[in-house]
This record gives sequence, structure tokens and C-alpha cells, in this order.
Amino acid sequence: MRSTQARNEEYFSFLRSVSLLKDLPEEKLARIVDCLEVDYFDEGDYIIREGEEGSTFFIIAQGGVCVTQTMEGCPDPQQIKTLGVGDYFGEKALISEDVRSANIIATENNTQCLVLDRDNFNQMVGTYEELQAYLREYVEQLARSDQRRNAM
Ligand code: WNU
Repeated sequence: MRSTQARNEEYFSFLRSVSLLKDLPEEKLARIVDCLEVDYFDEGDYIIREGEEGSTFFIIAQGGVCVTQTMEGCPDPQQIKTLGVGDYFGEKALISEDVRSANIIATENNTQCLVLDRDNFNQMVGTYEELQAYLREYVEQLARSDQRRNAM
């Protein structure tokens, strides 16, 4: 078995490489590592379903996902983007206090996501105004692009 310390060091240096988190102080990042859970998904698994309640934030540590969304006039959800290692998702429901606004589906077997719950997410962004402002701005952009493509 890999030791907890080895695991934590691995996630610590991985999180350092995530652009969103690169400026967080060491102790903050170490706290995140202590709090995160790892979830594993296979190709085709729904990680997030549009319209459901959700209170978790995800960072992709291995594999990839696609983002799909229901649009006016289309019977099936349409793919709007793909995300890979180091990308994150699920912030919008937390920040807008709304239901999930898109589907997130694993596109590879053994896709691994680091998962933070609402409390830990708030702790992570809460004390960093820049991070908070950055995510809020991004979430507003997402809402605007949803409107432009007539997402429902
Ligand atoms: C999009 N529209 C919507 C993505 C991830 C992180 C950032 C874009 Cl900062 P949620 C569904 C999640 C949502 C977002 C993600 O899907 N998403 C989008 C869009 O055009 N959501 N409505 N693109 S990838 C992405 C920016 O994370 O959060 O909790 O669940 O609503």
C-alpha cells in the first residue's frame, strides 16, 4: 500500500500544477489535499447530471470528460466541450446556488477526479478574493454562453 504521505505529496504537486490553484499558499493547498476524495469513473459514466442538485467541485486528475447540455429544438443533449487532466468543473452550481447546468460524462476508463465538498470548496475560494472574483466572472460567462446557444 502506498503511504498516506506519498499519496498526499503526489496530490500536492499535482494541485500545484492546476492553474486555478497555482498561487494558493502552501498550507491552504495542504489542507485541500487532506480534505479531498478521489472518485473513479469508466467511459460513459455520468459524473454530473443536468438538473440535479449538486454540492461538489471536481478536478480531473486522470482521463477526460465531455460536457453536454440540453438545447432548445434538440431532442438529445449536445456536446459543448471536452475537458482533460488539470481541468475542473462543478463550480457553477456551488457559486450560483443552482442545480447542475450541464452533464459531465467520462470519456475514458479509469477517469479520476479529485472531489471537494461545498464546505471545503468555500474554504478554498472563500478567503481568496482573486480566486473568488475569477470564478464568479467565469460563471457569468458560462451563463451568457448558455443563453447564446439556447441552452435550457
Ligand atoms: C458551459 N455552460 C455550463 C463547462 C468548467 C469550469 C469552468 C467551464 Cl471555470 P455545474 C455542470 C458543469 C458546470 C461547469 C461545466 O459544467 N461547464 C459548463 C459549461 O458552457 N456549464 N452551464 N462549460 S466546462 C467548465 C468553466 O463547471 O458547473 O455545477 O455542473 O453547473
